[in-house]
Amino acid sequence: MAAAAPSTRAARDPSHGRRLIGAWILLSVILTPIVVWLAGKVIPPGNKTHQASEQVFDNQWIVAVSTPVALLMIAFFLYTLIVFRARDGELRDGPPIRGDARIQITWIVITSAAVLTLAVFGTYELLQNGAGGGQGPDPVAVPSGSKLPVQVIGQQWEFTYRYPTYGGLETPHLVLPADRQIELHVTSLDAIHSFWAYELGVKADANPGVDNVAYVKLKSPTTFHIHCAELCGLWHGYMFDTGKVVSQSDFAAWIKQQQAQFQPVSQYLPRYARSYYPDPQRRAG
Ligand SMILES: [Cu+2]
Repeated sequence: MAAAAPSTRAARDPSHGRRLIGAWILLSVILTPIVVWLAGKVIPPGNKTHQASEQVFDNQWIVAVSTPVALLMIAFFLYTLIVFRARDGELRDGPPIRGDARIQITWIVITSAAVLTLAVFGTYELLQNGAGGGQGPDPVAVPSGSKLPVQVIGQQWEFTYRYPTYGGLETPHLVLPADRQIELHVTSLDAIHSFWAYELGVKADANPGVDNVAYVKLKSPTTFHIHCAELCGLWHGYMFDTGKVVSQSDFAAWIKQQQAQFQPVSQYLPRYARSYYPDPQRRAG
């Protein structure tokens, strides 16, 4: 069959692999830095805290590793579409290729190395001050230096905050001092909530009866969004607020003002504790 000859020859031409790999390497070398640079500007959650910056750095690395993988798929797809296209309109099967040990082994080695590298990298990064995640009552990744403890209490349907170093003061809004390391103690009084301070790079589940610790190192004064990130009942969607990072002197003034404002009701508050009654087991009867 004369018509079959050109495409069969094309399929067996050993330079296809080299051409494809060459195009892929060229594309990767050119596009990966551009993609990482462009993505770096928009990758959440931004640079308002050290944890947020670390998350952006991690996501940039993941983008850097995954861009060449995506480019290989695209290059392979385009190359086969263009080069191996049936030009004569004849319906005909391609050669019955059952496998290629070299390609298969190379593919398994490269993808395994990429996944393992990212797993090691991810674990290492997670151990850097906890990366803004809730670590439970006994945190493993504890940052050094002094920390301001702040308790986050979730309840249907708002968050309140207590400052144990300021007499257990409870406030309806979150204000934090700039350039400080904060030790968040996240708990709940009823359902499971999740304290998600997006721009701070912090997300920690609020479980009743549990003290969930998360760390965040603040930078300069700013504002940030707070959302409940766990469907917690009818008004879950209304469980949001705007928090503030203010200068050390503004923070001291705010604490004084809050203490004065909430002084009349403070006697009715339970003493500061890592978690509060009702204990979930006792509530269940
Ligand atoms: Cu909630």
